[in-house]
Amino acid sequence: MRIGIACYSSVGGSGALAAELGKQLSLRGHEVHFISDGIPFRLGDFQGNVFLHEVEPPHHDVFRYPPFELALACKMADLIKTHSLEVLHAHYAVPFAVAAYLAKEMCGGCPVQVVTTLHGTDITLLARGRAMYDAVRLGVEKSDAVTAVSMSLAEDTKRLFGSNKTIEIIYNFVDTVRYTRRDMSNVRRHYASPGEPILVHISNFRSVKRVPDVVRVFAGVRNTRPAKLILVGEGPEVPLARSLVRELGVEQDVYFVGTQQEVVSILSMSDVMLLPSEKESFGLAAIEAMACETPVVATAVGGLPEVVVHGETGFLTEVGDISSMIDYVNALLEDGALHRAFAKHGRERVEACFSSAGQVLKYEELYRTMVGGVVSTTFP
Ligand code: GMT
Repeated sequence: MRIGIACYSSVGGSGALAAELGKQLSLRGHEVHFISDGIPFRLGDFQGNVFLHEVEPPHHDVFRYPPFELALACKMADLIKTHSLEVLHAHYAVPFAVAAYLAKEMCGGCPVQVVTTLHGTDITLLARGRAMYDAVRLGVEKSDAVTAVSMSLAEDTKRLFGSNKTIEIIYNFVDTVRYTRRDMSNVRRHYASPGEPILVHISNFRSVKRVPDVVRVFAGVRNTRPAKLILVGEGPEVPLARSLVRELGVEQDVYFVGTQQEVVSILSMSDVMLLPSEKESFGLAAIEAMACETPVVATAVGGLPEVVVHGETGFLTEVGDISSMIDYVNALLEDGALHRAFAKHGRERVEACFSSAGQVLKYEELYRTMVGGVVSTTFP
């Protein structure tokens, strides 16, 4: 099939997922055209049958703001025509699904099928805040098929729009061949003493991630034992996290390593992942950790209970319940057998429910049903 994938290039789970999906589809013989504002996060090295089309909004004196969304729609329309795209997969309703609808209109009744995947922020923040409600709803309603990354998000969407639209749940995934625990002892010793546990948090440091809770949980654990914390990512709350680290006197034990393209190495040196988010439609970082046999202590919000099984692959608490999180981390660090069991179950759960091998087939099947009949592949 000839597939367009429209996504944000910036750091985040939706871009990472879209990039991985495109790469896996190309390996399965499809021709994949990324449409984005830059090189999608984690797209990685050159791969045959993958094309990147960057959207450059026009700058002109008459425009107070460069019209990105219109440039995006024009780029999509151009690609639909020049590459005869059969499927256009929008990752986020706004702006991608709305632009895809516009592009289809521009092409005047062309048969391209628009698939929209909801990743969360469009529904849980943008549409709920009302300012973008109508735009998100239009994107959802006008898509030929809609998927959501968790049941929780699908239910939120239906509740919000009172819509009967079918929303298929296709969970996020990781490549379980690449995402596997490696021996990192040579690197680990630069971060922690032998036997000293490492906690890890990966996010874009937006306020919904509650990074101050990560630091507080770590400081609580650190009160009872030597330990280290690795913070991966950049974002608006980094300065707040840095000042809290200083205030709580744990500067010597916390590493801010910034955004990383590759997290398997860091997860492989880590003992517990902390994900105390206020909202999380899925929690891609949680499955990355579980794939690398790192148990997760998270909050029971959004899609996280569909990902982390409480008492089996990690622990779930209420938002802001720092003391329970500290107790759960300590329980995992004190009981080697418990930690090993959680690590094993986490890995098994990812293999069973969140592996690229299984999930990519679901997207492919959806495309196939929509396009109907014979499917063309262009790469042996
Ligand atoms: O979490 C973020 O701030 C980034 C956001 C994104 O756009 O990449 O993540 C959302 O999509 C991910 C991929 O489906 C999900 O794993 C995240 O849970 C979701 N974030 C939120 O719901 C806050």
